[in-house]
Amino acid sequence: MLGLLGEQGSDFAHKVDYAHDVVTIISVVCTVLIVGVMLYFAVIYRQRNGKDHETPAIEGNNTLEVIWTVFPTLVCIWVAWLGYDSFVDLRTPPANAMEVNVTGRKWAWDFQYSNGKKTTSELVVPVGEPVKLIMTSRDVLHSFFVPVMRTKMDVIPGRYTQEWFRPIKTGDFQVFCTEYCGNEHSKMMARLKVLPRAEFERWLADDSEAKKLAAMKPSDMGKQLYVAKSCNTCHSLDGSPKVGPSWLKLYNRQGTLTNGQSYVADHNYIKESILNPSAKIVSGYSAGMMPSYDGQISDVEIESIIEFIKTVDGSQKIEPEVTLPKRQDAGASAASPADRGKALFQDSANACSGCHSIDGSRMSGPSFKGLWGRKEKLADGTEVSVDAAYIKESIWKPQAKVVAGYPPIMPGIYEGKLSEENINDIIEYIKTLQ
Ligand code: HEC
Ligand code: HEC
Ligand SMILES: [Cu+2]
Repeated sequence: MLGLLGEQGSDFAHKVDYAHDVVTIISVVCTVLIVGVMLYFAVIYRQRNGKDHETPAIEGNNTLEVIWTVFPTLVCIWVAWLGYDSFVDLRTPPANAMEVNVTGRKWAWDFQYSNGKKTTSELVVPVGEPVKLIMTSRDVLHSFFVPVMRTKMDVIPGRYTQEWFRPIKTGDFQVFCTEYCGNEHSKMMARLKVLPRAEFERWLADDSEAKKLAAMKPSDMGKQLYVAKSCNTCHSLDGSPKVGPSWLKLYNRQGTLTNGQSYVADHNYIKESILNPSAKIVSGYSAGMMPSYDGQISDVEIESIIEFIKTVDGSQKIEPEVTLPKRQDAGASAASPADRGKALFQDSANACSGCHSIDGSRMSGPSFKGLWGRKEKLADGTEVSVDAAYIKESIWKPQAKVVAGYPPIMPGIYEGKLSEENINDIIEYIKTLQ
């Protein structure tokens, strides 16, 4: 009726919408009536000439009382029935439903079909047939929400929950995580693709992707993961300094840890560095700079990354396939200084976005949201107000003024790498983040 909830994609969507419309209309009508009568009385019985109105003593009216008791009771029962009826539908998957396993993790959705086919961030289903999702989480609470299907359900670590729907139209629809689950929660989305039956069968049977991956040399797969898992934001392949140590000649390298112990970068050490980076900190770096990949990377993926690291032995120059536009191009073509600043901020070569959020959430470094003009407390107890000079100094000489409550881990690699002009663009971008 009112269409407040948008497109309807499942066969029970109209029931949910109907219940929603009924409750909305009743609420609006009651609000208008009650507030209207209240205002009317307030006006006609207002104090006039300093005299109060005498209220007549009213004894009561049985007919009226029966009406205003029975009628709302019936309305409440009707609304409860509407809710119960669609709730039962929503929670009772048909026995013949196609099952898909769903795993939530920070911050993506993985899907697995009964024939073993796996996808990430893409759920493909046939139109007209019931689909039952059997869901669990690898880390924290998530919630799987498909607005167009009018269904959502919490996804809980150590437990299976389920939801189901029967799509009534083909197309691409949005899936959200609707339970706040950390920094990148807002990016935890997936695409629901509803296909005609035959097309779905073809898609399901098509294992060329999996074959390609399985047939790929582990080191080639590792090279792809180097970019896909954004290790490249912090680790170079050519020995140049970035946020973390370069991977050049890393395999079996001897090094020193912050606690003075020496280590050899063998299989176990590299695996531990990925899953639990703070267990052993390379001298010259600090804990908290590298995020843990525990739960976000499989054993097979770790093995292929190690195979790739072995190939970075300096015998040949390795160019990772970075699909993002180059920094200069991205910067030059952007229209305004703030746009260029944004491109610099997002550029994986600078890694600012690896430590600074723009939404106010705390990462390794302070958020850029509201930074411009803020009064900042420093570790030495003094206060500065954030202006262009302070931001420039923070980027070129990060250790000069350290924000209270943060470790001094911002790398001092930007002087010479980011020009005065680059810095001004970044400042313009920061100004937009109020
Ligand atoms: C936000 C920056 C960042 C990202 C992203 C990152 N790392 Fe790191 N990494 C670091 C820092 C800083 C260190 C050194 C401090 C430490 O040992 O924890 C490090 C250390 C390491 C080491 C030990 C290196 C040595 O010289 O002993 C390995 C191995 C490693 N990272 C692998 C990875 C892999 C694999 C990925 C991607 C899946 C990755 N890192 C993503 C910052 C990062
Ligand atoms: C390895 C993590 C890391 C990276 C990468 C990083 N920063 Fe930082 N940054 C920090 C930390 C931690 C602080 C707070 C401690 C300090 O002041 O040194 C900080 C502080 C700042 C401040 C001062 C913030 C305030 O609240 O006063 C600015 C501005 C800043 N960084 C800009 C940048 C820019 C621009 C980049 C990219 C070119 C960048 N940072 C890259 C970790 C990082
Ligand atoms: Cu989530």
